[in-house]
Amino acid sequence: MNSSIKALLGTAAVALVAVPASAATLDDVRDAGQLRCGVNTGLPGFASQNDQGEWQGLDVDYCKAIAAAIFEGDDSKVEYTPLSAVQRLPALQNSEIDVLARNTTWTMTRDTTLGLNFVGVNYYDGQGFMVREDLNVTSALQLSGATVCVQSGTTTELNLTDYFRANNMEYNPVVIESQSDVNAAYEQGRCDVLTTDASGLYATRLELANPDEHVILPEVISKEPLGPVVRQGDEQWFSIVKWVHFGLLNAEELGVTQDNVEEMMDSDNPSIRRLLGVDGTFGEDIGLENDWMVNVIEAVGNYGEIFERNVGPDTPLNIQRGMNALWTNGGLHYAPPIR
Ligand SMILES: N[C@@H](CCC(=O)N[C@@H](CS)C(=O)NCC(=O)O)C(=O)O
Repeated sequence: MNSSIKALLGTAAVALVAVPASAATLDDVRDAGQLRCGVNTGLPGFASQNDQGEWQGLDVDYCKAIAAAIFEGDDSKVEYTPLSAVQRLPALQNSEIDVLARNTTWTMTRDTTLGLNFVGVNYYDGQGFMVREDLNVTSALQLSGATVCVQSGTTTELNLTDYFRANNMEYNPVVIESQSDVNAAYEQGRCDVLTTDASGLYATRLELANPDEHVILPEVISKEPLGPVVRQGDEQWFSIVKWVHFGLLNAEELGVTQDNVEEMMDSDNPSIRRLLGVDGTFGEDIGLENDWMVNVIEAVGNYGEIFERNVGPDTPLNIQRGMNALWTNGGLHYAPPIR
């Protein structure tokens, strides 16, 4: 190999390894004084604005939790960027946001080929179908020949194709980019069926003129593990967002709540002491304060509290824990330990 080619390759190699080192998202967020969080344009229970224009929802609470971990408990230091399905991944790739918390399904392609990393699953979901009750349909297998409204840029669109093909059924897709246009098309009768994640069906049904006139069919046709996403190439940032998520789950498992977190700091339980930074340097090891999880739990509570407040049985969405219970209660949420 001649020396000028070697020199060129050497430079290229340096340039490649230099990329992750320069991606100091935590420093950028601290310098900006706020976390830029990508959220849904409006999905009740997950991310929507109330009458005062304040953002709320399960995904929004993840934005707040990360901000509280960084800004010593101040969960107001978030700039929310509402993003459609098509816009969300490019916005993260182009560094318009620091983290995406927007009912986004973890798939292999999204995780491996787009320069992105999923930090975990904050809501286990699956795709379903909604129809008008007066169609008298009781199973998705009766939908051959139906017109189906679906949003573009989603796993929903892909699963729909797979499901109808696998069951030898025909359908006419009405593919629309904006969710509000999808809902309007369904409401106006331009399609017989609306399909999306089950959580999205519950949320959408609430917003229809007469929710009782619509039924959600029993079939769940896919796995939709939804979770926060960051860019690849910044290990520290990946760790922070991932461990805020695991911290929220561990807090629920250990019985640490928004109300009792202060007194729990006097607990003798070693796992609680490590979670709350009384013992160890787990926060400092990822670039935060050791009481990072005290700040998080004071701001938003533990995972179970976030779930109950936003989507649980006492909310209009009325969703049971089901798969979203902790593993200790027969669900799928299982966080690695803090030690
Ligand atoms: N989880 C699926 C679907 C996510 C999705 O975008 N769902 C729609 C229907 S509930 C939505 O949130 N739309 C709101 C919007 O685009 O603003 C995915 O990651 O592709």
